[in-house]
Amino acid sequence: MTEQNNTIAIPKLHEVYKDYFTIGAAVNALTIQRQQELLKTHVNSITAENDMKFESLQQLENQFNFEIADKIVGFAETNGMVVRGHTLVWHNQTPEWVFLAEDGKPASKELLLARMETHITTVMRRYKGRIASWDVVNEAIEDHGNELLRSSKWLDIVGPEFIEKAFEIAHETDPNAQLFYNDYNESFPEKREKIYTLVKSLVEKGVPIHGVGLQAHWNLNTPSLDDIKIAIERYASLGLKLHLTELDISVFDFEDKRTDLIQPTKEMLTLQSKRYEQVFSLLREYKDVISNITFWGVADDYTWLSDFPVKGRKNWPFVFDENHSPKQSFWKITDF
Ligand code: HAH
Repeated sequence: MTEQNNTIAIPKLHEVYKDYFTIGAAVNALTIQRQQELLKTHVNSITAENDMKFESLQQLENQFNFEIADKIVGFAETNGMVVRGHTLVWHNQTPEWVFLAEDGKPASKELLLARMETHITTVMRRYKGRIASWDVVNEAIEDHGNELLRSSKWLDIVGPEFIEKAFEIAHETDPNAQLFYNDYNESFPEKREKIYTLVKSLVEKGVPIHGVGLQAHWNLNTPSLDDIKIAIERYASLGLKLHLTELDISVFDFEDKRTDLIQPTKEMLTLQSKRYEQVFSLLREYKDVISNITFWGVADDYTWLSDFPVKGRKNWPFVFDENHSPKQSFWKITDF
């Protein structure tokens, strides 16, 4: 650390990690304004948090609206950042009309596949050559129990092949894009094995898939470092690239529903910094298989976790605080 004009020089995250991975953040129309200095300084990869989801781009059939998505891609290009596209096929944030025929009955398989094709080709063509990687299918795996695939309208109407169809259309549309399957709870053994099974079957069938996105919505205690390590090795054994697509470290365990805090406790911040230190030290060991680490936000003034899983409860999951200053966590991941 050096002193320059009485200010402490803060290392730039993406420079610190230039020999390891690109460093990303999820953004929206507001945060590319309010957090622009932080973003421009520290990240070289951008994901739209919501603005490339189906409901954002095609709220009504064949009426595409790319206004905000274009802004976000423009922001990235102006600032020399790559873009991760998120996401083409998902059971959430997808409008009802997609799954309905004109008579209000469920869409036929043919109709739904035609709509999938229109959506993927229209979106990917617009950003061809400008979006390096796409989360083609998001969260298709069932969390618990014996079912492999999550029950969804995609599955009900098209059958399990909706997944490979999505990858095939995506690959045909932009053969240079890196195509990812993305999911959460990816490091817990039960879900890990299911994701592995799905992705392995895609690879074996020759489906054009290039990577696995580990969402990495983690907290102070789980998943364990061992489980993270095993998950990385398991997915990497399929010969695919890995991205951590949505990293945040909640200060609350998932089951902890307390709502009394208006600031994180000192203990939480210390535990969080140790956790970030251990997590990044592990991730650095896997730089040959992990090529991007994207935070699902950038600073504690805005996070989806302030509405999930407890509505309206503030959370502080990042390495920059609400005033955009580096937290202990930041120093732990930059000083190694
Ligand atoms: C993610 N789901 C989505 O991929 C992303 O698009 C959204 O903005 C936020 C989180 C995560 C998720 C979870 O961790 C637990 C249950 C459901 C969904």
